[in-house]
Amino acid sequence: MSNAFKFLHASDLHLDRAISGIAEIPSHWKQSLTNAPYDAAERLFDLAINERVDFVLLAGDVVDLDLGGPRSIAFLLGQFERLASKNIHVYWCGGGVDQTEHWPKAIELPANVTTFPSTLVEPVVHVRGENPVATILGASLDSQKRNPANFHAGEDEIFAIALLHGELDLTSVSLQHINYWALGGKHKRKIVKRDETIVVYPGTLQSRCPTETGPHGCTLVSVDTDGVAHVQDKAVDQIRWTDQRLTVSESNKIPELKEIIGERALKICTDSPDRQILMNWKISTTGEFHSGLRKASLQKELLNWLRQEFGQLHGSLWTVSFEIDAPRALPTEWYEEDTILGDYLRAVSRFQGDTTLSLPLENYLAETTDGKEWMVDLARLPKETRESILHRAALLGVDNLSAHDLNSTDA
Ligand SMILES: [Mn+2]
Repeated sequence: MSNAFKFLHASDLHLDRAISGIAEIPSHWKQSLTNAPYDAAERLFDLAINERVDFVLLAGDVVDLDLGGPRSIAFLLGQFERLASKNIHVYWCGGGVDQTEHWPKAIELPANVTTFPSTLVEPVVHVRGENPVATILGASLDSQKRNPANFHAGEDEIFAIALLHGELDLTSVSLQHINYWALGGKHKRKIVKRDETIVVYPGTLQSRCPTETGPHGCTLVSVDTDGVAHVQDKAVDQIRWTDQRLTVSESNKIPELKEIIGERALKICTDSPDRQILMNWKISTTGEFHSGLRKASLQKELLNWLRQEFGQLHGSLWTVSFEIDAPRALPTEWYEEDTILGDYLRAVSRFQGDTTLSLPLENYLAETTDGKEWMVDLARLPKETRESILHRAALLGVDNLSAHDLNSTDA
């Protein structure tokens, strides 16, 4: 039996790294984008206070100590002091950009902050009152010292934590008598459990680009009196990239489309009342193709409507992109027409119906060495790629050869 205790584990705060990857953004969103890393970090420290944790582990890349300005230093000092007033300790190991030796020499870190050198693995015992609750073996980033064998806890009962930044050979971590590996350096959350050991990369607090979709935050760890760690993800991100897929019917009219899309947008806003969403919409369709739905002007109209409706001054959802996927089925009568389009679609459907017919695409390639290399690939196209090419070819024909009313918006 030992003391139960709680801690928060976070990494890759990158306070000075702005959000990127958005081409058009209204001016009233710009400040939120600049502040997002700070807002997320503040939520992390709020959470530490609200959860009454014993300590916070910062596993590197908190801020670029060489490039980051005074704002980040002042912010961290303020937050560390808030934690000190609640008797919460901070253990901070340096990562790629925050070698803690680079902290400005003229500014003293508060007494509740312990940093670790990069030259050796240093064990520190965290005590509550008179009682030792955990040993923290920390080291700042140095590729030579990242060998798990350097993090070796004694065989006593006390809960052991290794705190470091970077890749780790996970195959050899179970032998070190470490209960919890608090790692940093991955921006996407990753957790591995092996025997009695938990290895956690909490990911960055705040996503920075369109590929970092979904919730981001830190890990709350509660260790019970048997020394068993229970981990929970805690999202603290201020701005969240979200890919939203929706299926609508080709026969939906514009007001119905707006209603379906608007309902979903509203639900997302109410589900996340205290954060802002950057949204990429992907709309799939069912039913027979209606060219009105594919019009660029309609997609632009819906995009502008979404931005107007949900992204203005008090709106919390900004639509970054809005795309309607190509439909699977075209009206059967189009294939039977005695027109150039009919001839074209019948030609495409021959290739769709008979997968043994090879696509003579190489005829359209330039006769270069590169072209010849491509030919080899074209001869062995995977089934899905072949289907997708033929489908897109059919749609291209409809766009360019159709006498059907492409201007009709009564889709
Ligand atoms: Mn990082």
